[in-house]
Formats: sequence, structure tokens, C-alpha cells
Amino acid sequence: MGIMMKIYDWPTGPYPARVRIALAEKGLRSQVEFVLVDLYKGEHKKPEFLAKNYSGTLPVLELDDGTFIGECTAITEYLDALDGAPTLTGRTPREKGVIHMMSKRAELELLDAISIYFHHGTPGLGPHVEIYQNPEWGFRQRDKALRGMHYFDGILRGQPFVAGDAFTMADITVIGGLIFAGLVNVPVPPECEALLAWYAAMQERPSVKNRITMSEPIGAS
Ligand SMILES: N[C@@H](CCC(=O)N[C@@H](CS)C(=O)NCC(=O)O)C(=O)O
Repeated sequence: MGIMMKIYDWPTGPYPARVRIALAEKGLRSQVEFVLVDLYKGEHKKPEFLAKNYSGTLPVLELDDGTFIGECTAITEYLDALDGAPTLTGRTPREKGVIHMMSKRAELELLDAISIYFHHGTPGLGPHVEIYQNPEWGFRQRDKALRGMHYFDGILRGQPFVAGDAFTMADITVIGGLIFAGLVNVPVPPECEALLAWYAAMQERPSVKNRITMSEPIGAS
């Protein structure tokens, strides 16, 4: 089948990783063209890109009818619904509710918190892109993320996956958080044994392990 979707992407980015993992889990890689947007050059803050995604963040999915879908959760929902057989975002009302709650919690308590730490508590994307920084806010968010790691450790002591018995979008969101934490040197505390064991297992999943090499971006935006 020919390419029918574009994803504006930064290959090593933790949020783009969420969509790369979802694509691999759904077997959709071959239907996607990745378009590189250089975050360190601030390409995502230029008017051409803001017209695609008001929030100025990656990833963004572009459909062949010209629709742009930003936000990893929304993109994952779209990809999961494409084949009429959702595996990542839940089938029953209960599954959907729990998965979305846990994924949002993974954003609030871990991934987004680490992201704020990166942008405010470290040089982030550099002075050309980071026009406002509040280091104290950044450090508070790093502490929040560490508390979040303990929260997810507690969850994973009682069940194999973040939202229950099966791998879902909520796992992908926590994986994104731990990828980002690794990039900014905020290691998972050693006492979070269940979280560490789960993450080691997740890193063996082909969708996670091969997320960068399986499909390189082929052009610039
Ligand atoms: N809520 C957004 C966050 C996306 C996000 O922050 N992406 C990063 C890339 S890893 C980004 O574009 N950062 C650039 C910036 O915030 O300046 C989502 O879930 O897609």
C-alpha cells in the first residue's frame, strides 16, 4: 500500500517515540512518511509549522485529506482506530476509561514533568528556542517526576502493565517519560524495582527497541 500519512518528527524525541512505538505495534510503519523538523533550530516555532500545530510541538500527523492531528494521545487514538480493532486505547468503556486515565496520569506525573524540567531546569533546546526559562519551576517538576516514578512503581507491583493486564497506550506514555528521564539524567531510583523490571522488559519489545532505526525521516519540512 502507498504512503498515506505523514508524521512530522524528531527521531530521538520522547514524544515522537510514543507515536513511533504505536505505529510499530499497529504494523503501520510502511504507511507513513516521516518529515524531519529540527527542534534545535526552532523549526517547530516558525509560522509554517505553527499553521500545522498551534502548540508548536512534535509529533504531528498529517492525513492525505490535509487534516493535521497533534498530541500523541490523539494520534495514537487515530492510529489505533484505523483498523477497527483497537489494541492500545481500549475496547470496552471500562478499558477506555482506565487506559486514558493512566496515560494522562503518566503525562502529568512523569513525561510532561520531565519535559518541563528539560525546558526550564536545563539549557533545553538552547537560548534561541528557550526564550523564557524558570529554573525553580523546572526543578520542582523534576521532583514531581521522581514522585511519579514511585507512583508507577507501586502500580506495577500489583499488575503487569500500567493500565492492567495488557500492553496499552498508558505503557507507551510511561515509556516516553522514562526515555526523556534518561536523556536528562534523572534515573529511576533503585528502590523502584517493579518499574525498573517493567522498563527492562519494555525495552525488549521490538516496537520500543527498534523505534529509531526502523524508519528514518526522509526529508526536511
Ligand atoms: N503534549 C504534546 C507534547 C509534545 C512535545 O512536547 N514534543 C516535544 C518533542 S519531544 C517538542 O515538540 N518540544 C519542543 C518544544 O516544546 O519547544 C504531545 O503529547 O504531543
